[in-house]
Amino acid sequence: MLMGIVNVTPDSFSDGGRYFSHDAAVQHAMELQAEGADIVDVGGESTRPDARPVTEAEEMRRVLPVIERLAPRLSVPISIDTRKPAVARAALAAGAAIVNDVGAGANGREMAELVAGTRAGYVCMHMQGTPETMQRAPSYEDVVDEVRNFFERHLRRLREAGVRAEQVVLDVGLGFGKTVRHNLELLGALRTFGKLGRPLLLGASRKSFISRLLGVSLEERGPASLACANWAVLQGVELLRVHDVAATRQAVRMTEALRDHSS
Ligand code: HH2
Repeated sequence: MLMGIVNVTPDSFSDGGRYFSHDAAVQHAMELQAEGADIVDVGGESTRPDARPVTEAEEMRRVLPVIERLAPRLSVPISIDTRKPAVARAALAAGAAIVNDVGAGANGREMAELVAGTRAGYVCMHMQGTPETMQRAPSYEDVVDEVRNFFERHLRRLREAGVRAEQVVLDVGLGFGKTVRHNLELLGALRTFGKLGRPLLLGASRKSFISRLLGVSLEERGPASLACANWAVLQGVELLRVHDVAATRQAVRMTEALRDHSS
């Protein structure tokens, strides 16, 4: 499944400002659905390294009108990309069906209780630190072990709060407190995370580790993003969070056809 990205922000790393007006965001979401998105992910706070945090009120002002207008028009579900339980709560009331919790672990019981009470879908994403600090000195003894332990701990906490396993999807959080090597190690261990029994989501689209690894500019990250998508599919990842829905859809469908006919 493809989760298409709608950043209602002035400062997202790859498309900041393009969909900052509510009209542009709504139109972009409709286009992503037409291109084949299975979920539309609406976010009002950039989580790129060093991004300026936005207040709850400002984040809601950005995303709620967009979700309210999209909910009756889209046939696919809307996810709310946020770290804040209050924003998630308001977004669900406005018509979102999934919480894409990019601050999983840092926002305590409130998010878990919200998800338990509303029966919303829930993306549990790993991040070391906060966007303000996360890329200063990411450090792990063993990144795969630590992210797996985080998922196990968080799945336990979610269960204790009354969240059903079927509501939860796991995401290693590429670029969120990770060096290029950490990202590559996590990509190499996707099958390990698949053994935790929940579907995996991956967000590699246009991420900066591509430039650091390959020496290409932001505008040139498309082909490597598709390579990551194809790799992820072959490792059993079920959801991909992407900017370029049409291109990813074509690449992934080809990869699936090849996989399904391999001897
Ligand atoms: N990455 C970003 C934002 N949200 N959510 C999940 N589940 N997984 C990710 O990898 C992920 C995410 C960062 O990308 P983007 O939204 O394009 O940029 P920004 O945070 O600058 O708005």
